[in-house]
Amino acid sequence: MDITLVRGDITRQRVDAIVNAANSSLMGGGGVDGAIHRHGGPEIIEECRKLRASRYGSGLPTGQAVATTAGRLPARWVIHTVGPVHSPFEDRSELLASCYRESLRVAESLGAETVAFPAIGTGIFGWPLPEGARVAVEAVRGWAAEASPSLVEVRFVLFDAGAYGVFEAAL
Ligand code: AR6
Repeated sequence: MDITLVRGDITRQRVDAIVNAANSSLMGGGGVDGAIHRHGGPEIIEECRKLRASRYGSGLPTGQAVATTAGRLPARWVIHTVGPVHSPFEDRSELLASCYRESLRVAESLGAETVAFPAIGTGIFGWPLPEGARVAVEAVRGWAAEASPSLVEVRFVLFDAGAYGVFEAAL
């Protein structure tokens, strides 16, 4: 399984599944979440609504992941996960790592071969980029070592040159 880095917009990625840095409401938001719903169209939020009504009445818990269609996006699926809000008082890195692992588990169960991640938690949820990148890289590597996945590529998609450089250093 290759781990690759690209600079760009996650909504443009031609992969089987892209991961959304969502919130537990699954009803959309800013950042990556906003971009995915804006470009993907109403089908995605419709499925999110159904998931809220059926399985996640009180919201998708932090660290878990669930898939929907990708609507009009080039990907086949969007995997929604909820990162922890960064805290200076408490180490929440295990929950952030869980977002990566659970998303990869869902991707595998769908039969995806290629998955693209944004830098979960490093925007509105306040994770410093170096910490977010370290947790991301360790979680994906650790999962690949344990799970012997059929996934072919895990791609980190970084929005700007600064974030790209930080992930490159972490890798
Ligand atoms: N493609 C790739 N990366 C992006 C894109 C994009 N189109 N847009 C932003 N980023 P964030 P979080 C980067 O805030 O911190 C939402 O309101 C961005 O520069 O999207 O997990 C949700 O609903 C940053 O490095 O996610 C939640 O309420 C990274 O993606 C909350 O934000 C993640 O930033 C989740 O916050």
